Amino acid sequence: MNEVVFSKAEGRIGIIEINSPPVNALSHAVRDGIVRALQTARNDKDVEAIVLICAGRTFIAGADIREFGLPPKAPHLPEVVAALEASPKPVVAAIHGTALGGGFEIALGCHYRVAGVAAKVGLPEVKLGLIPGAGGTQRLPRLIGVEGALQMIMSGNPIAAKKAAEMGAVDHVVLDDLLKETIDFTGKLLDECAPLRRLCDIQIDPGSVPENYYDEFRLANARRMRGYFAPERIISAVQAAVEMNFEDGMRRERELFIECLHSPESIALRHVFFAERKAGKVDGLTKDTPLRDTKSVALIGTGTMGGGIAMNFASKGIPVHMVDVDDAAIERGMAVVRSNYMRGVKKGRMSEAQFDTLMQLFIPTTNYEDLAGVDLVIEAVFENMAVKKDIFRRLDQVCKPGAILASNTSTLDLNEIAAVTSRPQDVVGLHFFSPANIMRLLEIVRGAETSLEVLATVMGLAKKIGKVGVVSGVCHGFIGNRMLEGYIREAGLMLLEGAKPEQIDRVLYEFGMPMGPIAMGDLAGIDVGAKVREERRRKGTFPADERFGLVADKLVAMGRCGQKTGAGVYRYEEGSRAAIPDPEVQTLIQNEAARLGISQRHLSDEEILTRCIYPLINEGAKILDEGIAQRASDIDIVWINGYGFPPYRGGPMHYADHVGPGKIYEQICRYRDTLGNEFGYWESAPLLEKLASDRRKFADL
Ligand code: 3H9
Repeated sequence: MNEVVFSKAEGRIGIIEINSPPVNALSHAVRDGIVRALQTARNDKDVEAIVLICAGRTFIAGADIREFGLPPKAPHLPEVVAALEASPKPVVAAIHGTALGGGFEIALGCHYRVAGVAAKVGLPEVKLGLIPGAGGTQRLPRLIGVEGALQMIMSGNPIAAKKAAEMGAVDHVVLDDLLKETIDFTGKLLDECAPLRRLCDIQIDPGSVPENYYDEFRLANARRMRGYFAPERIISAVQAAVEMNFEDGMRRERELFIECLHSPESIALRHVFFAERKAGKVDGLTKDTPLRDTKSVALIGTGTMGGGIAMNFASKGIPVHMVDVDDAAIERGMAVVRSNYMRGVKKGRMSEAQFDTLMQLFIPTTNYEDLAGVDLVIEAVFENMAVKKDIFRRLDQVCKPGAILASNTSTLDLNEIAAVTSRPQDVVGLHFFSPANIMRLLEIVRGAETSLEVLATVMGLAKKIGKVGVVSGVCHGFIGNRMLEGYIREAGLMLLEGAKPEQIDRVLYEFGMPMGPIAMGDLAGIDVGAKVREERRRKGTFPADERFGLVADKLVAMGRCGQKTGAGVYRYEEGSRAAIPDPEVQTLIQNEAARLGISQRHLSDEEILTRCIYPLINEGAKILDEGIAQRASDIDIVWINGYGFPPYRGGPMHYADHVGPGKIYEQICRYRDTLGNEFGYWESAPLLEKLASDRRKFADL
């Protein structure tokens, strides 16, 4: 017996209970406890069978990720699983919550599996850049077949108990008292002298796997696998389960697991796992910070953005007032909502009845007075300070005391908006990313006077609607868009210097971005950036650099705004999103370069990559230094979830640590010297310089 694993007996059934909050992860203490408890049950002659169950909110959620990278300590997980499987007395896993990774592998080592109806099982290791390393790749194909196992391991998604039972991964699903019903199930096994079902004894017939199966699987999953290290190793491990005996297969799995464990991709993905959880911890907030109600919401501005935002709440059963200037505007927004939900109906993800119930949650109105009782109002009109201020003045008049007043602004000064109300403590920024019903990021902008209560409430709300909330201080563009500027600027400058759009896009795509900066501009609409530049020029806050945004501005003036107008930097065939390089644009770029006296040259892929990514990192360092972001890992979460930065690179700041802040600092200085620094583009962030001279990393801060 140890402090986290407990044994007792009920009649002839021994019970091993793991109680290691929060998620019963398989720390050394848990592994050691299981082996000892198993031994105790084996030695107890009154015990004929064993039930393995967990206390708290879940069955074992996996290996203890915090122990990865530390010197391994026996008993190792594969040995624990083997000990369960080798038990001469039947062992039955009783699963509630989520049996994940090593947790599910423990269950696979048991001879039978019983699950509560709300339980889920899965092997999510791929999401951490790993393969299952305690026999999952060897036992699961033996239990449910190669196809089901490969799909499950490759997706990493957990499967609900009933589905798992249909697939054969679970033997029995129970509705009520998991322990009691598992004891009954185990008693029956004993009465019926049921055999010990050891998965290691099953040999898969290699002939059962169709010819070319693995190649076809690779092809079908090519997009999902792009840039990731683990998926290819998952295929190899499952192939080993088919082609080798169990012991050799286990050895192969171990080798592949260790390769993954030390890969930069897995280190990055494990960083992302903890970074996401850390982002939820905000200075000044405690578990006791009071929360406000968010039982009703209103959206001001029902365009594509407003509609998308509203869907997040309706999907959680929260009624949403849809407010706009007239019925036609509201109807346009509702049409977007309707067609988005309808897509779900057509794909079978929701029934017609569910669709109707959802649609009833939307309350259209043009009257601000109707918002008197609403808990949270989100303004999502276009980026114009005067319009936003006007709306907040009106909200201040009609909303009840304590209502949260939020703006979806992506660039504007939230403090200026809050200042027009009599309650700046209730004002917060909620910056959703387009499409707002899909993108996971929610930048939560904390104004100078935003109260802790409001902040805590919206952080909780983000989680409730399935977003990852990251807090940002107030500055132009907040964390994400402020960093985007240098990335986009350099791409535009490099066009003038001689790089082809398709080269720039290829380099960033190969780095792992979903698309390159030029293609992204065409998708989002290059007129959007042009408007922001125009506004900033008017205000005198834009660099007096004619080159900055020049190509895009010229194209917008020609009516080429991107995909939506059939042409931007690239050309698009009717109804197609395939970007076609356009010689006309190439001529325009060459002429502009000649006019400005820029002699075009060949740019290496390396230069393109570093000139796009390093300014982004440099700006991130400034953001950190200024306290706009609380920690470097928050910036990583913003860029992964809002801009598609490849998760397997861990986000820009983790990537900076991987390359080395010193190396990045030196390259920025080199660009300062060779490209010139008239506009401060290559001014190194003091924090980056400091890390370089101290030989430290962002993770050390
Ligand atoms: C594996 O098993 C490898 C094996 O195949 C082979 C080995 C040889 N370890 O997410 P939450 C912490 S790889 C350590 O907020 P929820 C988490 O950091 C593993 N800590 O709760 C947080 O801590 P804090 C495969 C862990 O209810 C707290 O628990 N398994 C682990 O929203 C609560 O977490 C996985 O990948 C862990 N494994 O979601 C499953 N898991 O309070 C990973 C959680 O200090 N876990 N913590 O911030 C999850 O997916 C979710 O945590 C879970 C609960 C669904 C379980």
